[in-house]
Amino acid sequence: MISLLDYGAGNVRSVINALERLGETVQTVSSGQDITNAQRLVFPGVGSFGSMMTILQEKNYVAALTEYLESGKPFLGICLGLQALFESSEEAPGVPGLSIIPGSVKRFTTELAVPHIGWNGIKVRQPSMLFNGCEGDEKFYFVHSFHVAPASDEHVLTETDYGYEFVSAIQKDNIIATQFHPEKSGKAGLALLDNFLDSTREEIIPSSCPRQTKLAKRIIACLDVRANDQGDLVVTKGDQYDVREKGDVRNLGKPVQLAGRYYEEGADEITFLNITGFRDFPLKDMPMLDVLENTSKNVFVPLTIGGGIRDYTDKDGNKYSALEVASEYFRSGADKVSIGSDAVLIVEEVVKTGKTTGLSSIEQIARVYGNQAVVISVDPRRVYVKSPDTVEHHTIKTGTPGPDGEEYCWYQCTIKGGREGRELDAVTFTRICEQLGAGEILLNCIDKDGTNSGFDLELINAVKEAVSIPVIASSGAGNAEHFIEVFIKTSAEAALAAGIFHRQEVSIGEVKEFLQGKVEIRPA
Ligand code: 1PR
Repeated sequence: MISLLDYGAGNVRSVINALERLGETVQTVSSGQDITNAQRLVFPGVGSFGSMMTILQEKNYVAALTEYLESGKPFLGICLGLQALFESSEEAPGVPGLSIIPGSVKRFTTELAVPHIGWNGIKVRQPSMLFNGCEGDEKFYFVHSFHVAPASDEHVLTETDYGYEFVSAIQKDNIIATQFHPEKSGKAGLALLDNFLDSTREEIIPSSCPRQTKLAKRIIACLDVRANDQGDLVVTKGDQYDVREKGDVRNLGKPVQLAGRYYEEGADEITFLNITGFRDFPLKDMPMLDVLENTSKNVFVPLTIGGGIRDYTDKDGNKYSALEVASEYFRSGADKVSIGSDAVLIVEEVVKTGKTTGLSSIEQIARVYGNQAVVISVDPRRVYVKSPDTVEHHTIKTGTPGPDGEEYCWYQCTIKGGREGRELDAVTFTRICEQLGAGEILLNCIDKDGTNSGFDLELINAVKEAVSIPVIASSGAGNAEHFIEVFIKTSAEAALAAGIFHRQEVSIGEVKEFLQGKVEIRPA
């Protein structure tokens, strides 16, 4: 039996699933007394430092947690569960942490994209049973904008490079805490958790740690999901967003099964898009919650879910906030939510009024769950113009001229799955989404979707120049060379594909094999 501290903010289901997969019975802590009685405690902190500490205070967990940490019993903190051990955080000035380890938590100061999202390596600085059986060159999944800065290096367990070297895990007697997520780090992460569960494992320093760690470019499998005309939930795929073939919704498989296959093939992340979410209210569309719950039992890499995340009033006048919808998704196993149509409407309002309200779905979800939990999925389409002066939008000079020889284009944002074009360009849109608190951009392209003709590099470069958060290039992958091209000719942090994986034209393993040695990746 192992106790798990869930203070109700975010995805702890993945940690529970991972521990259960390793044969443990997990008991969720629901009082200070439960913490005191625990024999082994896992604390997967999620959300933001301020809201975490507030909830811990409100639930009267702080004294019990401090007492537990000082008791000598085994403790594993993950992500914010590491940051909580420090005295303070720049994320929430004035809010005290648990102060078990002297030092503070600082925001990344680097030219690189922040949040630091993805698979990075570790350099182990002291022997630990956590790494028993590890080679040292494994990569683990990180997702954070802040990192711990201990006052001394006495308790530093691992360091990682991202612009500079930062502390990515600590070990102090019975206390081990990692910035990375073992429960989201595939088989390498499960091995670490297994070590934590067995206190008899020998302490080691792995032999093959890199001298400098590198963040891998991520390969993401995307599953567009909707009900077909028979009412079955299927993975579908469009050609430039048209998912019907001879009148029927294309059926490329079952969501949970396909996600399982992609995990085994080495996908770094899996994204589900409920593509009719804009018209069906997701909390009434329980199959998507089931999909997440069942997928997260067997898939130990990050899961993103999108579709229909917005405020909603049902036919009886009951109001639901986007935050409630997102919360339900997080509880069901999602690590990130992606917002599409609603984000466009929010940004239009910001452009119109020149003000932010703090109340939009982007702002609210980012505040409670952290910026890294909010992905913006944008569905732009090219609009060609003869000259940049003819429109007020951000235009680019394009190497693929329009039908009448136009040398310029802008990228028009659309909503409702590409059905409605808006007077907003993707560059302005993504820049404002970042200001509102989005943590990542999923950059689709309707012109390229399903064409197998390669990513729209001009679009990706234009958006990359406008934002400092990570960008996932999407739409158009037709072969493994297209992944090299997007990583060499743009600075996108990740590349996403759907059709080639669903149709088994190229597997994720083959893409990675092809990239090996040319681009930093996490080997499949
Ligand atoms: O607007 O918040 O409800 O979210 C709806 C979500 O559903 C959005 O993220 C939107 O991108 C997505 N969506 C809506 N309609 C479609 C459609 O295809 N008819 N799918 C759709 C978008 C695009 C990609 C696709 C890549 C790669 N799918 O995610 O997976 O283009 O495809 P490829 O590799 O085969 O070229 P809201």
